[in-house]
Amino acid sequence: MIDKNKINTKLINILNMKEPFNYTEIGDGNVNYVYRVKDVGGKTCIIKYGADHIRNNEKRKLSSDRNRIEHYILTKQRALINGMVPEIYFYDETLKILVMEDLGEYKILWNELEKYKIFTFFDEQMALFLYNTLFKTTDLCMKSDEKKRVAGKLINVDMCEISERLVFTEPIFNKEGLNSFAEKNAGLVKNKIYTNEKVILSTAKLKEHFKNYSQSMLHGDLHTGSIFINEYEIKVFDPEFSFYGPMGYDIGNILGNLIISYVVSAFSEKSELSYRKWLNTTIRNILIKFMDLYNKNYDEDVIEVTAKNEAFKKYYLDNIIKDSFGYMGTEILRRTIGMAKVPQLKNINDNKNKSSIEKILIEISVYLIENFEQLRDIGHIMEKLDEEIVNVKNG
Ligand code: SR1
Ligand code: MG
Repeated sequence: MIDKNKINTKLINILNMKEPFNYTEIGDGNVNYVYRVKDVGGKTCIIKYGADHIRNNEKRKLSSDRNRIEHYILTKQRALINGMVPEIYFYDETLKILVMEDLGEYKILWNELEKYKIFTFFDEQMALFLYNTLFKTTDLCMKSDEKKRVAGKLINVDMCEISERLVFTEPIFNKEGLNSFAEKNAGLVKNKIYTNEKVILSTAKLKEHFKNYSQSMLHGDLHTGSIFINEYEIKVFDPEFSFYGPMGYDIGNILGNLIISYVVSAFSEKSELSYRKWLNTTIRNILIKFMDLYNKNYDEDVIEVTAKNEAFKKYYLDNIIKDSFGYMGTEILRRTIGMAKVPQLKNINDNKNKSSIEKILIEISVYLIENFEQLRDIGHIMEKLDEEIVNVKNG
């Protein structure tokens, strides 16, 4: 358990905080314990305690190395994109804690999307975050030896095992029997996923690529619950699944999660047309703006001499986009039928709407997984998604 006495001494010595302290557990994730600590004068910080087991389950062991990794990547990301990640005050390996700034004034994006709130600056900031944290950590922009050293520090055995299993294996094979979906969709899941040779092959390709393509320093779990937001900026947090992998994984994760919110909103009477239009445009724009940043900055940012030509520049971007569509598909699918569902889906009470939303998400994820190697255009995907929504609504 968390050792409050020892932590209190650190808070006094390092952060100049004053006793008595008040600890409130604020985390609701599956993995860690997260506390807001307030001192006698009202000064606060956040403590993330990464025990050597999963939260509330001492039998499910999990290496505390994830704390070190999270500390490491946040420090690196801060250097790349100052201000878009929380400030880390200190990390203590023995106490298994990461102590960081309290972003209490910010809201978590997935809660705000459940309230159908619009954030006009989000696309631009997200694209900037992706470009700076992903493209700038590739071999094209970093010296080869430095990149390998950073990648070596991000070998994240336990957390990658979770992603490999929950994102790629379980949704398709259901070996642990933890997939769940509306009874009405059982035939669809059987035909389009469990027995679909194309989906099985594509998922195997995407999993193999995830495990072996050390392209960029990934956040590793970039869903809308990993993003704090206020009226004018975002802060991306919780990168404990970080490792060096294909950048399309992060891009596909955020776009896939936004697509889930988009489909949910299409079935909600509380969401306004202006919100749905904003979200549709935002999903497109994140990728378009990322590509714009890539095209505008490539020549200046790339140091790898063999990559400094138009043909390679296009080839490399094409592969990023393909990967993004593939991982968008695996993320939508695993969040829809797999065990780690997102609240947007879990919280739907109307069974008819729930099965319709699931059906659309399954259809679009299968389309993305089956065709990711040919897909290039986010506009086409959003049009296909809108068609699917109309078809399902019209019965
Ligand atoms: C046991 S952890 C389940 C999921 O939650 C995290 O946010 C990751 O997405 C992981 O796959
Ligand atoms: Mg998390």
